[in-house]
Amino acid sequence: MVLMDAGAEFHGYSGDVTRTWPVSGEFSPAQRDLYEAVMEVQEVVVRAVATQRPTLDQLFGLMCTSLGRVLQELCILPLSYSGGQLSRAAYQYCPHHVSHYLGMDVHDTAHVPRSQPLAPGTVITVEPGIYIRGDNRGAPTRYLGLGVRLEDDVLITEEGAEVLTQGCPKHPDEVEAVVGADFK
Ligand SMILES: [Mn+2]
Repeated sequence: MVLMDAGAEFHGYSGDVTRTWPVSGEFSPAQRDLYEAVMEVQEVVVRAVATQRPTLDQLFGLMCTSLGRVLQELCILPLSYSGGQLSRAAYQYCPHHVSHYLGMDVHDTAHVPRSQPLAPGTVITVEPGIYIRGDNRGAPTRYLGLGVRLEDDVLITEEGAEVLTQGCPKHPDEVEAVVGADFK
């Protein structure tokens, strides 16, 4: 799979988008399972942004909880894990933050605390991922060596939130239609 994390500038403002796609032009079943799991976590986090005005740190906590649940569904983490143990184990599969502020710089700015509630007019990224090392001994072998991240840019509005990058293909069928075109 190819993971592309791309920054772009428009009228002085920055965007930051990540998409992951299969080199072959078609997701294998294991690739698609991981991809859909990341997409599900991203949807949970975006919904929280739109409905709860959380802080970035709270979004990170939500990502870890949500990742833990999907990793259990994929049989990557044991069903016996719960609570903090599950979140900490999930973080090992996505060892980066789920969000940062966007503005005139791609991280604009690191001086704004992640502990303050999101205010209308703020733009943030939402970028969960799952990365499974080739030497992982706990995960089913079908997932070894795979990594997926999805990153979209979200504007906080008075009413909720608007995903500014929704025009960029993301559903696995849409992605295959774009990257698989030369192979079919
Ligand atoms: Mn980013």
